[in-house]
Amino acid sequence: LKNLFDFIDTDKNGKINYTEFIASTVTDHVMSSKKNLENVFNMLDKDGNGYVDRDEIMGILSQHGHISN
Ligand SMILES: [Ca+2]
Ligand SMILES: [Ca+2]
Repeated sequence: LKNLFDFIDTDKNGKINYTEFIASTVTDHVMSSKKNLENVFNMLDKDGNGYVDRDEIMGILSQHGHISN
């Protein structure tokens, strides 16, 4: 997971902003709709501070079963 987070966090500031999020999802072809991307980002950004931090992304990935441990 740390590798995934670091991969998305391209400026290595410990937070994933919307631009980084878009870049990662477009790369992975996870989403095709900008509207969906905004919804997903808002869902990930639980405290609404404009960044997705490590705890937030870990929580959502856990829910989607991407973390086995
Ligand atoms: Ca960042
Ligand atoms: Ca946040």
